[in-house]
Amino acid sequence: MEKSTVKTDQLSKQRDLANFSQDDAGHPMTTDQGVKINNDANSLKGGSRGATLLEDFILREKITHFDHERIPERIVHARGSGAHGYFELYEDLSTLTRASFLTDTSQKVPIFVRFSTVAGSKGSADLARDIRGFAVKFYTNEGVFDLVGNNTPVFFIQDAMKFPDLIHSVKPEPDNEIPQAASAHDTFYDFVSLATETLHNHMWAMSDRAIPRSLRMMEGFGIHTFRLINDAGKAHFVRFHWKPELGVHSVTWDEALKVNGADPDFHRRDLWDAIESGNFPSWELGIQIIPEEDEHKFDFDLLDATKLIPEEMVPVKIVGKMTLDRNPDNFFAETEQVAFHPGHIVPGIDFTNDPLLQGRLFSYTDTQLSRLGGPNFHELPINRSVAPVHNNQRDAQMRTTINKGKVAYHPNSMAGGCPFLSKIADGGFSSYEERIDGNKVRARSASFSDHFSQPALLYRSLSNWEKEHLIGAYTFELGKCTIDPIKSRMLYLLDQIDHNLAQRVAEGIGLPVPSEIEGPINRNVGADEDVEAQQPGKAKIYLEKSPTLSQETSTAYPIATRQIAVLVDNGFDMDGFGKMQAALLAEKAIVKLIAPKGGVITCSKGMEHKVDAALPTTESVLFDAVYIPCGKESIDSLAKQGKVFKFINEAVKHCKALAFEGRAKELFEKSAAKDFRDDKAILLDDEPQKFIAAIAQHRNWDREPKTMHIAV
Ligand code: HDD
Repeated sequence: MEKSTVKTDQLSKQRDLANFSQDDAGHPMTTDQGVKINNDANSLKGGSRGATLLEDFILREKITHFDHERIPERIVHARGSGAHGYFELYEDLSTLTRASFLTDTSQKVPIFVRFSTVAGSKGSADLARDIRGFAVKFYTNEGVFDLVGNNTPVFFIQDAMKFPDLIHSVKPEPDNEIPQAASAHDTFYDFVSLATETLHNHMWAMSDRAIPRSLRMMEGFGIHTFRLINDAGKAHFVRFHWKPELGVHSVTWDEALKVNGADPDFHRRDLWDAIESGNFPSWELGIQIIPEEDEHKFDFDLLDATKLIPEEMVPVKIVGKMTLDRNPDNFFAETEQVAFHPGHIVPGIDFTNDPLLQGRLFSYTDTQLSRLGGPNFHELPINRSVAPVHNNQRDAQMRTTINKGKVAYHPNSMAGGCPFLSKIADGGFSSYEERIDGNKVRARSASFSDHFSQPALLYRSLSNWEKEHLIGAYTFELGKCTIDPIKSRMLYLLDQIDHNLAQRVAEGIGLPVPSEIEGPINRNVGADEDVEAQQPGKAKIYLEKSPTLSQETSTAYPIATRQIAVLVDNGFDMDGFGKMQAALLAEKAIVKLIAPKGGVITCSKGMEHKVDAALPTTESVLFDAVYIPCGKESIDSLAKQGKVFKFINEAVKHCKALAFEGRAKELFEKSAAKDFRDDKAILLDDEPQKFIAAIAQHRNWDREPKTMHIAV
């Protein structure tokens, strides 16, 4: 018997889904029972102006189905966007693991990814300040493996016991259901300021990572320490990373607030459009490997999900690549019904005793029971394994498999012992044999009690502009809180991380940084536990900086799919525009003509051009860069539009690249751009290549401190 009888290819899951997909083209409309429908416009009545009859089975069926269309939204991560793709392995990792998808480079493993925000409802806006979920389902030839991670390398809490408390504190307050998709409120800060283990991931949530430019431009992390186990049964600890090909980029907070109004589906649309246009986003999979013998060599506990392992201490080895190349056919059937679970693992991977992970292993099946209605959620097309499924599980709501025969037990003789068990050598799963020696206790290890060192490391590792954004975020969030003792407690805690940070936030919210607070700093301690042992202690420095934690990079990224707004009206200069457009399109940027009105405009060469968006229907914040070609008539018209100056001024304030050509200088002179003549990303009559280089830098953050006076 071979280890695995099937190999996956890129289309394995697509072929499986095709069995359940339906296209209505060329088919008559029918009832759910297959009866052809003749009239779908009117209900059956006693006379054309009379009451509707109960016997109208067509009406009843249609309305009943509609009445039950909704299922409970996810308790967390309700707002999400999904995509199909595949995973390719660069090298055989059999020295580390026996998992087929990590050892056999000849396979392409189908995957489905769902990105999400955490706190908001299903219909909330995409650019909420929030952690992003980054969940990947691998349909491997040995069963489903789910890597259910986030876009930050750590989590808020250390023990699953506190998950309901964390979520209750951040979700809208229960009396009035306010605020939606926002952490800036009293209950969240009440909890955070009393449970100091939250401070590290909270700092990530205050950083620019929590307002990504695109789902395609963020890192992913498996967070917990898992185990890889090889054929010899030898285990290594592992942490999983996803590194985006497009780099890690964010918008400013002012933009995020405005994008949420201008296009609440900004991230969902961006992902969809990129895939539709053939610009397939990709991420490399990286692993940090730690030999079991080194478990206690670190200044923190590997089982503590609030701690990251700096890449400078354990490098990330790149082992493969995931590409997203297909949008779902149906949001509900795929993105809504997909059920992830950190407990979906395959032979060669196993858990550790991380108490957060251990609790998750219970929660994810449990939540699907109420969300998807019963224990057969694995049969839904999007959740089905491509490896064959045979066992003695039977029945329950919405069972679709028709299991044949009389036997639903093991051992049996009547079915020849089938389905039979697999030896480990034949691919049978066996749990890692970890030695256990201890008392049963309800306690937290003292090795989890350092809560300040890593947020301090993160803060030290950020560039100046990232620090400024972070200070702005803390100031905004605490500024929205109404209870002074909570704010003071937060200031005290920030002071333990970095004095300057605390001081700046304190100035912003108009309260002093307290030199002490009453009672223990960390109140997340059992009633009979040693409170002192659970206190965070002073921040330690075991690494001065971890540059990989910062988003600052001198590397230029491809400008493919970057959105370029071209402000024009009738008479715009076709020569300049043509040259710029050709250069931008060669880089696969998306060029959009924005004019005062919709419809068609005529350029200097008398050619007609379709307007992509009329000024009143769009906003500067939806674009990465602005280009204004020459043309007297065009510039004269644009100069009369207040919105044009709002458009330019916002782009200047948000540190974007702008290019003005010829008479567009008149707009430059009348806008906020005029104060930035020497700015490397505000160009007057420059070559397209310089504009492209400026866009590739994402933003010119050096400009930011000089833009405070710009009112937008
Ligand atoms: Fe969770 C969903 C990520 C801790 C309980 N979680 C969910 C999703 C992601 C994460 C990405 C959305 C999956 C999807 O798109 O369908 N969760 C994490 C990470 C955690 C974490 C990275 C810590 C490292 N989660 C966590 C804990 C618990 C849960 C400690 C409970 C004890 N999470 C859930 C849940 C959800 C969920 C309630 C809601 C919907 C679902 O599971 O399917 O069970």
